[in-house]
Amino acid sequence: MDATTVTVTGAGGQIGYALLFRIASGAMLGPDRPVRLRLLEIPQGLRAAEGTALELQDCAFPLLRGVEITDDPRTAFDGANVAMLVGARARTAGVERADLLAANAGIFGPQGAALNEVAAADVRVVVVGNPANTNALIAAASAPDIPADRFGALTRLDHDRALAQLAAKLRVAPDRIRDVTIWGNHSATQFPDVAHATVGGRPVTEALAEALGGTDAAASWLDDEFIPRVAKRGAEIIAVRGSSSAASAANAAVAHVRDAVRGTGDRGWTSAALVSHGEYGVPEGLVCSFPVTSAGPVTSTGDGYRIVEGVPLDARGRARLQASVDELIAERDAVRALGVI
Ligand code: NAX
Repeated sequence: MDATTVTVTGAGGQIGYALLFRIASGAMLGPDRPVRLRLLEIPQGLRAAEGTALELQDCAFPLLRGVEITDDPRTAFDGANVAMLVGARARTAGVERADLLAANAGIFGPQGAALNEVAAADVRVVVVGNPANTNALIAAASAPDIPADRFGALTRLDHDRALAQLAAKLRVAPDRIRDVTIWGNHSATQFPDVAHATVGGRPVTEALAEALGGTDAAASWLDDEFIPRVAKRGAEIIAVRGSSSAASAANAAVAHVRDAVRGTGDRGWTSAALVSHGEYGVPEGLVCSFPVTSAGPVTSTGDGYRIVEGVPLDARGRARLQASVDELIAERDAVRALGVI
C-alpha cells in the first residue's frame, strides 16, 4: 500500500509530542498503512520538532516511511492526505479575544490557502488549535477548491470526557455507552447531551435515575455537575497538571481521524465539529459540533463524517445549543470584521 502523508502543525509542542508516536505506530490509520510524516513548525519550534523526529527514528516503527520538518506551509502540505492543524497562537494573560482571533486568522488563513494549492485531492483536515471551530472556518474559507466537508474541528476530547464521566458515575466501561452528543463550540458554552444516550441498550437517563435515587437527582447531577465539568474540564486539567491537556487531546485527535477514515462501525455516533449546511437550525457555514457517523473506507482517506439528522432536542437543549451557536456567530463576525473571510 502507498504511504499516506500526514502533516502535523505545531509538531514541536506538547500535543505534537503525544500525537506523532501514535500516528507512526499505526494507531490512527491502521496496522497495514505506511505513513509519511510532515512536521510544520514556526522557526522557534523547529529544534523541538527535530528532537521529536530523532526519537521517532529511534522507535524504528515498521510503518514509518519518513519524517520531514519544515517551517514552510506549502512544503508541509504538499501531497498531504491528512492534515492535523495543532499549532495555534495560545491565549495568554491580557490578550483580548479579538487579538487572539486575528493572530489565529494569520495562521489558519495562509495554511488553508497552502492546503488549497498543494494538498492531495482526497485531503482531510482536522483543526485542534484553539479557537478550533473558528480556526477551521477560516481554513475552510481559505481553501475554496477543497470541499468544505473535508474540514472539521476537534470536539472528540469533549465527547470522550463526557463518556468517561458517565461511565464513572454508572460504574460501567465507557464503551458500553453510546450516542452521547457534544453540540456547539469547543468552549465552555458547549452542550454535552445525554438525552439519547444509552448504556447497555437502556437510556442513560434511566440508569442515572436508578443510580442516583430518582429522576430529579439525575437531572440535577446532569445540570449542576456533569455539563459544567465536561465543558470546563480543560481548565480543571490546567489547574491540576499545571499545563493544558496534551495526551488526552492527542488521543482524541487520533480517534477523530481514525473514525473519519476507517468508519464508526456499529459503535453509534460520535461528535465532531463540521461545517453546517443548516442542520438543526445552525447557520450555514458555521463550524459546529454535531452527532456524526462515518461509513468507513471508501477512498484512501475514507468516507468522512456525516451529520446525524433528526435527533430531537427539547426546549432546554435547543436553548443550550443556541447559546453556543451565538458564540460561534460572534467569533465568525469578529473574523469577518477583520476582513479575513
Ligand atoms: P504548545 O504551545 O505546546 O504547542 C503549540 C506548537 O505550535 C508550538 O510548538 C508552536 O511553536 C507551534 N506553532 C505556533 N504557531 C504555529 C504555526 N503558525 N505553524 C506551525 N506551528 C505553530 O500547545 P499544545 O498544548 O500542543 O496545544 C496546541 C493547541 O491545541 C492549542 O491551541 C490548544 O489550545 C489546543 N487544544 C485543543 C483541544 C481540543 O480539544 N480542540 C484540547 C487541547 C488543547 O487545549
